[in-house]
Amino acid sequence: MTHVASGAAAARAGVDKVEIMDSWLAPRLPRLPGSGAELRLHDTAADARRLVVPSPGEPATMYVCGITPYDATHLGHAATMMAFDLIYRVWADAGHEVRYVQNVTDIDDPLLERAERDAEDWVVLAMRETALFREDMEKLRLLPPQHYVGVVESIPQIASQIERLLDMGAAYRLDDGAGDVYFDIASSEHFGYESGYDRDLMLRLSAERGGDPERAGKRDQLDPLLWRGARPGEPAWPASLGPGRPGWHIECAVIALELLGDQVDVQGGGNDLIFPHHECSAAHAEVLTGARPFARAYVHAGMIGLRGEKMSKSRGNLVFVSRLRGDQRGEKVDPMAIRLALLAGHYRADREWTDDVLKVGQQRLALWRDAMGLGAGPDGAALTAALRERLADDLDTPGALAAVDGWVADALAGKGEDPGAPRLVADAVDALLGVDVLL
Ligand code: 5CA
Ligand code: ZN
Repeated sequence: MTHVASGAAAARAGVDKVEIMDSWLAPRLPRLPGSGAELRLHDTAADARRLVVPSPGEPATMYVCGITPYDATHLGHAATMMAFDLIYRVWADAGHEVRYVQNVTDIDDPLLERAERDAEDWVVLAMRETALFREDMEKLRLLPPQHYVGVVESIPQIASQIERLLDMGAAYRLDDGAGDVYFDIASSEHFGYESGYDRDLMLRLSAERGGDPERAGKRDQLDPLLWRGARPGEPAWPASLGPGRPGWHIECAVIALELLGDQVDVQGGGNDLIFPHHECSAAHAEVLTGARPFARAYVHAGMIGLRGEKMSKSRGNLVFVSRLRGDQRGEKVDPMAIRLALLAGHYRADREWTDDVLKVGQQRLALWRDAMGLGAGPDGAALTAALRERLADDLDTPGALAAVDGWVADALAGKGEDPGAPRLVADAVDALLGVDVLL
């Protein structure tokens, strides 16, 4: 089944619909008494914390860079997605409607390379891993985006926006006959503002993260690819640009513009996307629309590491959510314990996954369940206020967990006689942290 959405940008581009793949089932989201605090988030572009509140009368909007589906879902993906899930929860608790879009990079070099290595059809590989990701998100109780969008289904829109960039003189063709089109970073006066990185660092990261600074014939070494002309043996789509497939950054820029408008409140992903991905997406979007900044806050989650190195598909040092929650050594890990384990660190911190981190999550979940199953406890409203206050402060989950730990310890020590408190605290923990202790 697919949903159909239309957008002003789609209409402008002469395309009347965007096909959207299925998201996943939404968990229960309890409404809490009163209303939550407005959210402050660290914005990478400003390198400062700022209030991130939607324009009056408008929904809060968020675009999050999703998986490249060839090895899903490792704990790094889960941790990053969870940070944006908390933003959604804090906004909803503050009374805002939220519009959330996430993409799937279902065509890309690493996906094709993996399919080739395993002698598998890349479409089958992408569909299988995307299905697994959805199931993991559901089990971890992440709120689903309203639009979960594949790149493959968005190619006509992406191609037509690349044509607009060519028409505007912001893009150019390389004249070596390959049919490749590049973005001219000089067409954006502000290129570099999102990361704030110096040119040497940009050049190094561009080479490491899918760019091609050494390619001959480009106007600037940092110019990113917009359209890769068809190559023998590679998938390609027909377009008036010539057959080919899109470059990475333009995909996310166009999907976001189509479904969320010219500007978004939050553009998100892990901090490995600060440059070149989010810098280039912002530059593409801003040149296409003339609206600046593309995102009011660029929000980046830290990297989850294993044995001292970033957990990554290319390194292969992965812990999969599906394996943890499945039968492992005869033991199924409760997804809520995985959730608590990941929330114990601050979302912006690069941090290690260890057996101990998981054990602490499991112990915490057991204690919370005991306390929230009691007939009475200390003041639940005070705890709800403390949770709201901690999360609104750049998603201070260590502080939020400590506040709940304090309430739990008191409740288990028989302090507090409020019979409604355990239920209220369970609802607050569910609504704000996504942890269902009653499961
Ligand atoms: N498809 C692109 C984004 S358009 C991509 O980066 N895919 S990914 O599969 O490599 O990563 C998916 C999301 O998880 C991204 O937001 C990425 O920044 C984040 N991520 C990847 N590895 C880690 C990690 N070790 N720790 C935390 N987040 C991670
Ligand atoms: Zn992206």
